Amino acid sequence: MAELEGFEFGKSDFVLLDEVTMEQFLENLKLRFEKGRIYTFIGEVVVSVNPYRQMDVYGKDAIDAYRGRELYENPPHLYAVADAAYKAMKRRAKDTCIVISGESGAGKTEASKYIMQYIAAITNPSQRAEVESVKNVLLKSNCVLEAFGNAKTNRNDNSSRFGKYMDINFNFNGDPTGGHINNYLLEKVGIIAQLLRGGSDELLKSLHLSKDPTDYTYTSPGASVSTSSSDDRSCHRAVMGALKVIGFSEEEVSSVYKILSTILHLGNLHFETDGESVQVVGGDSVRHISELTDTEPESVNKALLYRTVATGGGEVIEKGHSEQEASYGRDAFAKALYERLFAWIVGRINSVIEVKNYNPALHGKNTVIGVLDIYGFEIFDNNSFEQFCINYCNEKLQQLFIELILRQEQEEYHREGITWQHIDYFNNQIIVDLVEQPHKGIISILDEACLTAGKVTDTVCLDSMNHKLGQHPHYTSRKLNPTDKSMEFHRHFRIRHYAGDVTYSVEGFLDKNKDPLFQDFKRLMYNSSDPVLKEMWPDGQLSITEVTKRPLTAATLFKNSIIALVDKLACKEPYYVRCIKPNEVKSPMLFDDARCRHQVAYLGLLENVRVRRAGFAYRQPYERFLQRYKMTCEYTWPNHLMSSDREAVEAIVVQHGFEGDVAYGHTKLFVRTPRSLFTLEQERAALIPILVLFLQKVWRGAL
Ligand code: AOV
Ligand code: MG
Repeated sequence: MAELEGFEFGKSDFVLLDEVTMEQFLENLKLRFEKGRIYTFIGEVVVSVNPYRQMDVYGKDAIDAYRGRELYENPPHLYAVADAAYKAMKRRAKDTCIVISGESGAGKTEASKYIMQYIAAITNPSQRAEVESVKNVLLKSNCVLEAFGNAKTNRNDNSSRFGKYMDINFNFNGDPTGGHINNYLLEKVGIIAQLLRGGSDELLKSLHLSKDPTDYTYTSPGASVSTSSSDDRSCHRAVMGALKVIGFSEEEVSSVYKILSTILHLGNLHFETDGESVQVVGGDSVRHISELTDTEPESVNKALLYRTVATGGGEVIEKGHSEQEASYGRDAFAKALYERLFAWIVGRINSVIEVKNYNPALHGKNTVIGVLDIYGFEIFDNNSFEQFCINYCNEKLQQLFIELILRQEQEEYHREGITWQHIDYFNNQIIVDLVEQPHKGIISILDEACLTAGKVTDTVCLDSMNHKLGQHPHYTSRKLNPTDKSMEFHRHFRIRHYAGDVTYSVEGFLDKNKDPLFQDFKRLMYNSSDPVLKEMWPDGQLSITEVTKRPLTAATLFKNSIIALVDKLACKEPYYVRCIKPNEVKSPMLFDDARCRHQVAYLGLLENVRVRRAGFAYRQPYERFLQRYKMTCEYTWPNHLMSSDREAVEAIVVQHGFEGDVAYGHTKLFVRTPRSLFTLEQERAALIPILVLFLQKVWRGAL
């Protein structure tokens, strides 16, 4: 709310809306976007609209303006939130976190980078070398993760295919000492052609690759041949440089490239059958794969065509794949290679930035700022397993959000000696339970279906869900709807999420949930002479008779990682950035009402404003309030003669007649409705030009 410019750029805090309606919210968001104001507060939350153009608001001037200031003293900005999180951590030795959410292309990753840059810029003023080197690795890690984890999609040219949570550790001085990265659900399809394309001819030759991504089945669908190769080259150089800074050895980098190439060659393999046996077709691919992975060609061939199984009697036999099983196995192998490569890279970065030799007795309390860049709610025309996982994650985060915001409010009221009032809100625990409850929830039912021997199909699994969950208020079996005659609906179910209804297609749910990777591939990799590759596949040393325990399913692994994430966040003081994508065409001009309306709903922003306004929407320390509004009251301008700032603030409140709208805390004034502040802001805005004129005359000696 602290924009000096008044309201011609819209309201800089949604809490100041006259009424909390979708219409008013959108109108304000649109006005601000069109005026180039991409950030707006909801109290301490920043709502950001992707500008799709370079904004001149991130430079050194801006950093200086926000450094160490209070949230409302400057226009809304990512820096305001970053600074608030940093200040809370430093002043009160609190662990804090910044949660950045929004849909694909909304600007989450860009926001997280600006936040990291801000934190890097305001820390280590004495330029101590070891701190600088930690900062450097933290910043460089972004580049590497993006190179390996991002892909061009139809929604975002540089889309992160994983959620990322990064802890930055600080010492007692507030300087970064290290960090840790966790990643969530890497979508295993995007394979980075660009990295390889940017390589030198020599490198590509050694990997048996061509420069044209359309030569490779795995890269051709999303490949953009038009990208200029100078871009690729400089991207390639940047990544190589970053890998070096982080401390990857030349051998390691070489192994990484070999693994990426292996994946591309795998994609070009096909299988054919003469009715009796299945053969690998694909020119030299098998030979290249064996060379790149440092394994024997016969072993590669065998792993592609056979699987080892233990019979009931404990006998171990080799069973030939069908054509379909072989293709299936190949794709699962390629995905697993990529997934393990990514996990290994993250692990390596973590080992470098891990805080070492930190002795709290010597260095004081170690505190943390966590930065979470994670996919928002997704609703597509066709929603599958991935959307189910992502939306479940958002339910969990929404829950945490409500819980933490309410708790934070409650604590603040308590600190300030103000009576807590009950706030009504929708508690989405019921939806979280629907998904994750042991034995009864959707994930349990899915897992059960995956563990059942024999042919349980997606549809059978859906029947089981319908049967067990049909009565749940947030679950609808599409089949039960008597007006739906179409066969289509026999493969769908619908969840009433907090953000809206989503219909999921169960097709492929079971396959995606199972770990479909044959042990034979794991063993092949474990037996590689490439030490890096071997390190990534420790489970390959188990023989088939030892592999009795079923691996956890994808949904359960994801659930466990999200529960761990929520636990990590729950003990921190949260700050939020909510990102909105203004249109589908990456235009800096277009504000697509319908698309924005959806996102405001899915992000739960109206709910957020309501919670914020339900109690006291605004609070400011007496001194700050006075500084800002003293010009609007004859008793306080230019200075007050009262015994305390609090009394002076009372004088302002009384003069404007909103005594009934405020409460006086120990150090802060609490204001219930934004209207009171609105009046003050308007008056102040009207007075400023007069004051400026007055002061100019004083300076020029005219008065
Ligand atoms: P995302 O992280 O939210 O999507 P990004 O942060 O990658 O989205 O942003 C997408 C693109 O929007 C960027 O590549 C920029 O071109 C542009 N952009 C975003 N924020 C800004 C900004 N503040 N200033 C200028 N341009 C911006 V995904 O990773 O797809 O969920 O999975
Ligand atoms: Mg991203």
